[in-house]
Amino acid sequence: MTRVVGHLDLDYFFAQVEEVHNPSLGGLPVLVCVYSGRTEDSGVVSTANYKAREFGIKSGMSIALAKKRLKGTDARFLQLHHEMYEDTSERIMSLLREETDAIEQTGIDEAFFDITGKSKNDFALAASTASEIKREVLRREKLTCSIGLGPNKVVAKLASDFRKPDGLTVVPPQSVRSFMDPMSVDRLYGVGTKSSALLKEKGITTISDLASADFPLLEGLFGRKIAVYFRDAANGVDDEPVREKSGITQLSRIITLKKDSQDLNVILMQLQPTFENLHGRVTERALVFKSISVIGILPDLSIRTRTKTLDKPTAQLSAIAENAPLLLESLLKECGELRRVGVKVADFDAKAQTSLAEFLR
Ligand code: DCP
Ligand code: CA
Ligand code: CA
Repeated sequence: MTRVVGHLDLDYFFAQVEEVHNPSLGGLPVLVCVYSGRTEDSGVVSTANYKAREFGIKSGMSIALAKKRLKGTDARFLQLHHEMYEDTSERIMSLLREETDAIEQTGIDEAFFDITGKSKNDFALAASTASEIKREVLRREKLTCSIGLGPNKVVAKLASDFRKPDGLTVVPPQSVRSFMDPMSVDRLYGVGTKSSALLKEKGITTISDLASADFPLLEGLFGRKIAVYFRDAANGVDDEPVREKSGITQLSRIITLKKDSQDLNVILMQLQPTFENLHGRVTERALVFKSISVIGILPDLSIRTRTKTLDKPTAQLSAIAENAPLLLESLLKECGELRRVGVKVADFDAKAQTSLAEFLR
C-alpha cells in the first residue's frame, strides 16, 4: 500500500526560540552558544540564525572563530536555555500528534508523521494538511518550520531538508526518482560519514549511483542487512512504519511506609504489591530491562540505592521479585530506618524498537 509520510524540522531551532522570546534580536545575527567556562570565549556554537549563517557560521564551530567571522557586526551571542527549547518542542509534538495519524519524534526539533488516512492517500490533500500544520506552528509558537512529504520516511526526510527555512516540499511517488537521483549519497537517512567515504572510494557519489550499484560490492562493504537497506533507500523504497517511541529510560514505583522501619519483612510486605504493578507497566510498553534497583529514602530524605545488572535483558516478573528483596536486604544493612522505598527497572533494550536507519545514525 502506498503511504503519505511527512517529516517536520524546525528552522534554526534554538536561535529561533530565542528570537521569539526577545523580539529586539530581529534582523541581527543570533548565535546560541555552549560556553565551557574556561575562558570568556571558550566553547562552541550550538546553532545560529540564517543571518549569522551568511557569515559562514555553523553548528559546532568554536565561539572564537565565530567572533572573528562576525567582527564589526551587531551579532548577539546567547547562552543556551535548554528547558525553554524542551517545553517548546513538547508543545509542537503534541500539536503534530493532534493533526496527524501517527508521529515519531527523531530529535528535539523534528519528527516523522503519517497522514495516509487523513489525506486519503492523496498528495494534493496531504500538501494542504502540511500547510495547515505549518500555519498552526506559526500561529501558536511564532516559529517557522520546514516540511517534506513523500511515500516513506527516507523520501520525507530528504524533502524536509530540501528547501529551508519555511519550506514545503512535496514528492509524490512518481517524482521520487527524479528528486533523489542527483543528490549526494551522504544526504540519505542512515548514511553516515564513514559509509559515504567508503562509497565515494568506489566511485559511488550520487544516490542514483548507489541505486544502480553492484549489489555484491555493497554487500562486501557493509554486510547483507545494511547493503539491502542502502540499495532500497537509494531506490526510494522504505517500508519502515512511523511509530512513536516510548522514550522512557526507566520505570519506577515508590511507596511511603506506614511507619519508618528497618525490618526487612515489614518493608517487603508493603513493597511486594509494587512489583506486579511495575511489571505490568513494563509489559504494556513491550520493554525488556537489564537492571533492577531498590531505592530507599531515609527519614532525613537522603536517598540510597542498590542496583543489580542482569546478564541479559528480560521482561520477567521473577527478575524483579527475586532481586528486589536481596537488594533491599543489602541496603538496610547500611542505612537503618527507611521512610519511603521503591523499586526501579532501567537499561531498556532499545534495539528491538529501532529501525535500521536510526541504528546506522
Ligand atoms: N544542535 C546543537 N549542536 C549541533 C547541532 C544541533 O546544539 N552540532 C542543536 C541546536 C539546533 C537544534 O539542535 O537548533 C536542531 O538542530 P538542527 O540540525 O535541526 O539545526 P537547526 O534547527 O539549528 O537549523 P536548521 O534550520 O538547519 O534545521
Ligand atoms: Ca532544525
Ligand atoms: Ca533537526
